[in-house]
Amino acid sequence: MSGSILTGPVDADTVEALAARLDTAQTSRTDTPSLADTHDFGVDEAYAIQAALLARREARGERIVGVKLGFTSKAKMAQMGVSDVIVGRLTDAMRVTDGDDVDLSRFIHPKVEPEVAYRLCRDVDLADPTTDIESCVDAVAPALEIIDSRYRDFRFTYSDVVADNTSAAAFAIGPWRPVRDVSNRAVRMVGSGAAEVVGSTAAVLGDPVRALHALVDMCRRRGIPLRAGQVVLAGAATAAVPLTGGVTCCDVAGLGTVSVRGVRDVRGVR
Ligand code: 0L1
Ligand code: MG
Repeated sequence: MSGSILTGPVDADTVEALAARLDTAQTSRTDTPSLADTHDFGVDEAYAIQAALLARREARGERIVGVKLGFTSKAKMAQMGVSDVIVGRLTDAMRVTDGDDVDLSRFIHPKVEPEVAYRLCRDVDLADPTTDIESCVDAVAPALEIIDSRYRDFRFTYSDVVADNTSAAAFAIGPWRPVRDVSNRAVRMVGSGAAEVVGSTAAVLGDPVRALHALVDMCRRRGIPLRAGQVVLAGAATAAVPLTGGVTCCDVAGLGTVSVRGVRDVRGVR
């Protein structure tokens, strides 16, 4: 175990050091122990670490293209003993084109989960308490999210996972449709670690639109902008399963399908 037990607030240097640790874990595909093993930090510091982590990715040329929500199922909230969703950021480097190969050697221990994505057609005015995020959405799509905790064995605290950008690793979006109501739609994911996983969009806070409203609240509190053109991943409709080689396909009733194909980099470059 490295680092020291801190009892006071995590200072700016420590925020940078912990962001660097998570960044190195991701870029070197090497897991790291829970930050909470060695550091006493809360949710505010965790979002500061996440912001520092994203600043590192942006300094390497990545562009923020969206946001994602986690802990949107009652079961996951109960498991973590929390009542708040968590929010992370998506970058262009995480985007996988629908149907394309995804190199498994990019990840430590990837899992995949079926989701619904919303597309923002205008900036969301977070300063306006009456802002209506639903009017800022022009399309929805089936989506696959690949999560890859940088923590050993996916063992983390609530603050850990916020700091780690909510395990965000990659995502694929299917065809966009100008649909509004995506409540209670059957979701089916096949391939990858499980023959078939079935669920419903109702697993996302009862209705994914509630995730949008929760997002506004979180982004307001955390100072995370929501911009026209960005994608919002609303949260998982089933439990995540390990992402393996071959095709993983997600179907959301009435919305269509999206898939990725897990491959090992044929050049063996890591
Ligand atoms: O997208 C998600 O719901 C995952 C949030 C992080 C928790 C995890 O890594 O399992
Ligand atoms: Mg997710």
